[in-house]
Amino acid sequence: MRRIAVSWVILGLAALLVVFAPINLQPVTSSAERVFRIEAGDFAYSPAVLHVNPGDRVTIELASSDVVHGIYVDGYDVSVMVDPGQPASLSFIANRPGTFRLRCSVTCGALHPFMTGKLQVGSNLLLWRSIGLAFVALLGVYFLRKPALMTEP
Ligand SMILES: [Cu+2]
Repeated sequence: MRRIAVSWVILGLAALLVVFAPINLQPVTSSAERVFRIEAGDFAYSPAVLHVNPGDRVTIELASSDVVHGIYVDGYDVSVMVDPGQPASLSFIANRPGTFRLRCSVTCGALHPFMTGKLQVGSNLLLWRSIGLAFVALLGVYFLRKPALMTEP
């Protein structure tokens, strides 16, 4: 009984560590020039996911293949609109690490609210913490199985 209580405490501490450890995974502060050509059309962006390093200068060249679209970068508060056949671009310095939503800034049709993308600046800490937490949970399942199960012949 005491052993199980100790295991719970250890697992709890491990989970807290995984979730709250102040990991600074942003040593890659580059200042590279990153240019993305994004095609907007059919209520989607292509590519829809952009990965950059903190400090990069990001340029998005947007082109539309059907109607008037736009792109708005959450957290950076920059946007641009495009007419079909007339590409337009926007630039900003990706100085904030994290995951930011990209969304169409022009009401372009029925599926407009679903026209989104993602800007990932730096590594995806949330993802790694989730994986770590899943691992701790697995350890918990393994070590805290009912003793009856372990003593079965
Ligand atoms: Cu749109």
